[in-house]
Amino acid sequence: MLNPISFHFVAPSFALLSYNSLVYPFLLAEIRMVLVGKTGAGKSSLGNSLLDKKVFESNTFGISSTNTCELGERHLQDGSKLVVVDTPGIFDTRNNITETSKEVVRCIGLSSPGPHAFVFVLKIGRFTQEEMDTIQHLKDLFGDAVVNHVIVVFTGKDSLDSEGSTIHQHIENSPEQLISLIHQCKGRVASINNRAQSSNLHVDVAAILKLVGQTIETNNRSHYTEEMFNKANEAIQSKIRQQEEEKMKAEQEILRREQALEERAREIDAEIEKGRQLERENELRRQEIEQRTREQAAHVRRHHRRHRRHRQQCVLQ
Ligand SMILES: Nc1nc2c(ncn2[C@@H]2O[C@H](COP(=O)(O)OP(=O)(O)OP(=O)(O)O)[C@@H](O)[C@H]2O)c(=O)[nH]1
Ligand SMILES: [Mg+2]
Repeated sequence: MLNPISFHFVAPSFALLSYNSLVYPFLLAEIRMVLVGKTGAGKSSLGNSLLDKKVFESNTFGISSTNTCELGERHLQDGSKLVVVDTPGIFDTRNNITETSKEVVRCIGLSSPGPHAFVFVLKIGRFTQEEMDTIQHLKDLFGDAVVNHVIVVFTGKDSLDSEGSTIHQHIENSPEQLISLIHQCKGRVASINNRAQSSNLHVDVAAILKLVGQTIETNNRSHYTEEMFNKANEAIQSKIRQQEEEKMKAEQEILRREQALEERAREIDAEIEKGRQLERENELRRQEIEQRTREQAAHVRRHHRRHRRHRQQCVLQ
């Protein structure tokens, strides 16, 4: 059982803080964020909200709109450059893992020398098996160490508002995998309505930027590195190799069983043929015995007739 989650939710006074700054007493020349999540989670919309302009294409018809990783940037009030990398639904588990890895390498390249924060984007609503798989996929691709840089952001906050529900209630009713991820990333959760009017939008953006600042501080200003990715990549490559070996072994086993079945089928056919041959031989033998019996009976009858005639001749003489 997991401990109750402590959230880094923003206090009401935070509304006074600027969406234009990390509000942390440090200055980094560049702050890099990568937005990851399932297709349609709201990554591109969130990217636009963070950048305060429409940089990324967002879809409205439920069709996947981002096909490759893209980059957008703006300057924050404190002078740092905010770099946001939008990704396609690379965590869409329907996609082939090798293709996914290639695109991930590109997104790591765009955020070079490495992102300070991975924003794991989820849409408020039913948390499906696909989303659960996405969490594992995130760890598989970037390694377990990625959680140190993860911020969970729920889009579609407006649907909660219209239901009169809160993000706390939504999380409390979420499956254990998600609660566990939130624990691992030290309760760094935020929610946003990307369709809100700019003043409300800025409050949500400010909350997310504050979490980015906390992430950077917690990691002593270090970012996720290429070495971490290479390590995770080696692990995933070995996992892929292992899966391929297991698949090959399974295919060989199926082939071996098919061959054994074919062999057994041939043996059964041969046994049936042998049985039929025996039946034919038995039939021939039976016919021979019948023939011989008929011939012997005929011989005995001829012999009796001859003997009777001989006795009648003797009586007549
Ligand atoms: N109501 C509401 N709709 C949102 C919100 N955020 C995103 N959307 C909508 O959700 C849909 C998908 O958003 P996108 O930003 O394109 O999602 P994505 O994750 O980039 O999708 P892919 O590029 O296909 O992976 C769009 O119709 C957005 O307008 C939100 O906070 N509230
Ligand atoms: Mg997109």
